[in-house]
Amino acid sequence: MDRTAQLIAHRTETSVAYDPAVHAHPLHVGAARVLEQNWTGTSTVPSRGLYPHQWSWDSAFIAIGLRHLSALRAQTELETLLSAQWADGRVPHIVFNPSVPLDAYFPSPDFWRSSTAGRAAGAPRGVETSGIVQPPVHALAAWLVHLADPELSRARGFLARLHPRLAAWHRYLLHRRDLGGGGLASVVHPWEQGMDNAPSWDAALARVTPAPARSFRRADLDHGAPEDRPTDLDYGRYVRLAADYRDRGYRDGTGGSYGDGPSDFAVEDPSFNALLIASEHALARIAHELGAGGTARHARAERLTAALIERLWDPRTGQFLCRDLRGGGLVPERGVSGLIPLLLPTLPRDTVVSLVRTLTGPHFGLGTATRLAPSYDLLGEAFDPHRYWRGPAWFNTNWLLERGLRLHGERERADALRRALLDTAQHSGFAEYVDPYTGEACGATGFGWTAALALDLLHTPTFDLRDMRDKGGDRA
Ligand code: 9WN
Repeated sequence: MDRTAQLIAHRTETSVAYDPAVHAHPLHVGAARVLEQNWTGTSTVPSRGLYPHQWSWDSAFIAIGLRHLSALRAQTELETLLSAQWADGRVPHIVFNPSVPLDAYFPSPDFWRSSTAGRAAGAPRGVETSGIVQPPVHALAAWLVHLADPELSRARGFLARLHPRLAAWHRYLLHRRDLGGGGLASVVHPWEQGMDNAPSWDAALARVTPAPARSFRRADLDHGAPEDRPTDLDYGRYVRLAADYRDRGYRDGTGGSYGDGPSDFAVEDPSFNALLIASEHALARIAHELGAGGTARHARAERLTAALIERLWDPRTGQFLCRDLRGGGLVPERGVSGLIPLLLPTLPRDTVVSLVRTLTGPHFGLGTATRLAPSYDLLGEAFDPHRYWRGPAWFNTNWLLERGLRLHGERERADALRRALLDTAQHSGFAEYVDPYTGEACGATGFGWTAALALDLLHTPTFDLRDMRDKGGDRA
């Protein structure tokens, strides 16, 4: 058996080094069980019932936690997702499992028809996917997965294989999706940004003619309470936007060179772009590790941070806002998306101070009114503590805020948020999302990224994103 095969066999059997203080912790045991139950052999489903396929940003968050159980599985998770990448560079938001019945999730593969409708845009032939994207957390995840076991990563050529795919992915977003011409990437569907029914989309969505309710059947209501989910009217609009994009052959652009007319929905979102920038920094480290430079990428990430401030910062609310490219500019709704740029290392100090003030002030109430940061303004007209992205607290956004607070030296606040996340994850049965005041579980339980990110927080209590160096085998 050669060295790589030996390493893989060893890692498959024993996973990562055993540390009784964390590995015997009930949270570790519970989270590991969820990730085991949701594992399909090559990737992890977000939820066995509600989301029975592979989702793009879920997989990135899941890999970040999975690396504490098995670096090999975490690598496989990302490799499976990226093997469904389109030739134009896009990473699809869903990779469908062919053994799951069509009616288990809507919209199903026969709606997206990627291998036929997406042929000109380079959709793969051998696997069915959706045709839209999700936030680019993947390079960040790949780097963190590498750090968990650099020896295995190097032996398997993990980063060397992923690097060209990640670079193409970022190229797609920064070129094909710069619909506003200001350097930032735009989303063309609320599902792309990941916070599907956030009030920030309401005005832009109101311009979209909904598909008739009788033209599709929602599968989500078989698993979730209707009052926790988006409405039928929201769904009609999601369906219309996705069908129009599909019928344009999933081509991007503003009309000019493609001659297809612009998308009805085009928004520059702070969280989507902040994750792209954080991933650019990670891609710089990956390039450096591979001896392929990296300095230019760090510089680009800094330029993107400046563009984010220039285009989306709102001094009046003390946070970033969405820019509606087809409507009236900045959208006056305070969503948690506008706080996620706290994750960025080169944010000016006064911007950091404002963001922390907003996060802990009356609109998000962290550490005073709420246990975890809500997805939307507590004082906003549309606030609802139970309905999906219109108020409940989600674990991925709070994990990003925890990492951001720690990065900028807000240690006590980060520690308090970490404790609240661990406690709520465990007591809610690893819920998909929770009431931000009480921690009451909403949506699915046994949710993939909730388990994974709780594991990550348990294993890396003081991890600082500034310090993402490979310490030669240190478990970051
Ligand atoms: C549509 C899988 C996904 C998450 C999204 C979340 C939800 C899907 C849905 O579930 O979206 O992509 O059917 O509601 O909003 O962030 O990636 O967990």
